[in-house]
Amino acid sequence: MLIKPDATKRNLVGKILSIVEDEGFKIVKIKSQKMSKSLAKEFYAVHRKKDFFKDLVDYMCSGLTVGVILERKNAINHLREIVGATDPKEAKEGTIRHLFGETFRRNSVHASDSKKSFVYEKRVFFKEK
Ligand code: FUP
Repeated sequence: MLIKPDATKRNLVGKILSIVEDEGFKIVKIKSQKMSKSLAKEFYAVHRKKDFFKDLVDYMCSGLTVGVILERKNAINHLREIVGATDPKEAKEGTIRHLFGETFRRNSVHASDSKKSFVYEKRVFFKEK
């Protein structure tokens, strides 16, 4: 999971981690950093051809992001369930994006959508400079 700049700016890191822990996840690794443009581009490389790519990268570099490696049974599916839909307006009540998301882009958190993307995203975000 990645806690995005809109949430770190509003000091929501503790609240978000508390929700995740209450759902049975163990925090096995955590790192806070302001992403560089090149790191954000690499992280969201799947979207590099999309028209929203530049705005997405600018936003991801606009403040601190907190990357969290989480462990639990059925972790990927369960995390996406408690994170909710991309658009906070469409996210189910009680989900993290419903509770904290501001807009479609400023939606507070990212959750890996597959084992493959988790492995890629972990490698990018946690690499040492
Ligand atoms: P999700 O898996 O829910 O994080 O959503 P996507 O991978 O589809 O999109 C990644 C991020 O790009 C979203 F969190 C929001 C952002 N985005 C835009 O800013 N504009 C768009 O038109 C689509 C996505």
